[in-house]
Amino acid sequence: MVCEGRRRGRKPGTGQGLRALRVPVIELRGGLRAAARVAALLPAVALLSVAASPGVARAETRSFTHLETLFPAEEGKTVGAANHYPSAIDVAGVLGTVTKVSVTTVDLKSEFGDDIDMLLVGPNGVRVMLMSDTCGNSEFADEDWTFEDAAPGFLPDQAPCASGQQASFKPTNYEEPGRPDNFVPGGGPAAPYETALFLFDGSSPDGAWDLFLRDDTPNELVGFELAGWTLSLEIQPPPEPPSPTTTTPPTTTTTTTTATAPTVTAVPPAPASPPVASAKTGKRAKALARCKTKKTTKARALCRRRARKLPV
Ligand SMILES: [Ca+2]
Ligand SMILES: [Ca+2]
Ligand SMILES: [Ca+2]
Ligand SMILES: [Ca+2]
Repeated sequence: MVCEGRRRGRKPGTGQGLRALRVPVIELRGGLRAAARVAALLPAVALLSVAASPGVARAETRSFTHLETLFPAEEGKTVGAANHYPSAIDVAGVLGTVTKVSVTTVDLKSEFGDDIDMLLVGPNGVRVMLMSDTCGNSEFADEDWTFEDAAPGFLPDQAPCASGQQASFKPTNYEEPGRPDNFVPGGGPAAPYETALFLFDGSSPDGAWDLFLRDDTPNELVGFELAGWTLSLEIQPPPEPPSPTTTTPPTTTTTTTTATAPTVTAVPPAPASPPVASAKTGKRAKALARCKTKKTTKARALCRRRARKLPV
C-alpha cells in the first residue's frame, strides 16, 4: 500500500515553525523487526499497519511506525534534547475515538539508562512520561520496549534493564536528584507529566502525537539512540449512520361489519280511494217513468224490463 504520510518539525512558536514533509507510508507486515530492516533501507520513513483486534467488536488497532534516528543533539550526543524535538507522527483522517494507546521503541540503545527522559504528548495535550530515570547505569541496545498500561510491571530504577529482548512495561518515572524532568529547554512542554496512557482514551486519534526525548545528564555518555518508534492506537469507530428509512407499508385497519337483518318497516297501506260514483245518465229513470203511461199491466211490465237494461 502506498499512500501519503507527513512528518512534522517543531510546533509553531517553538522557534522552527511547522514543517510538513511527504514521506512514504508502507503497510507494516512482520512486526518491528521488519520495520528495523526497512529502516536500514529507508532512513526516514513512516510505516503504517492496520489490524483488526480479535474479539473486540468493530474496534481496530492502527499502528504508525515512524523511523527517524534520534540522539541527543548537544555535546557530542551526550546531553540535551533530541535532534528531532519532537519526533512527530501526524494522524489524519481516522474516525472514531481512542480506547487504548501504546508506544514501542525501535532499537533503543543507551550507554547510561538513567540519562533518558521520554515523553509522549497526544493531540489532546496530555503529557505522559514513558520512561524517566530508569535502568540505573546499565547499557543496553536493540530494545523494542512497549509502554502500555496493561504491562506486567515497571522498568527498574537502579537495576540493569534487560538487553536485546522485546518486553512491555508500564510507563515509569522515578524522581532522582540531579536528573531534572524538564522538557522546556529546546521548546518542549512543561510539567506536570503524567504516567497513565489511559488519559488519552476518549480523544480523537487525529492530530500530532509527539515524542520528546532528552538526555538529562551532562556526562560523556550517550543517553539514547533510537531508530524510530511505533504508536499503536486502539480505535472505536463511530457508530454507523442509520440505514435509510424503510418504507413502512400503510397500516391496514380491518373493520368487521356484522351483517344485520334489514329493518322492515311496516308501511300502512294507502287508504283506499273512495269509490267514484259514476255519473248518472237518467235514462233508466225516464224510461221507467214512461212505463207508467202504458195502459196494460203487461205492457207496463214489458216496459220496465226494457227500462232496467238502460244505464241509470
Ligand atoms: Ca548523558
Ligand atoms: Ca534511576
Ligand atoms: Ca524522573
Ligand atoms: Ca530525569
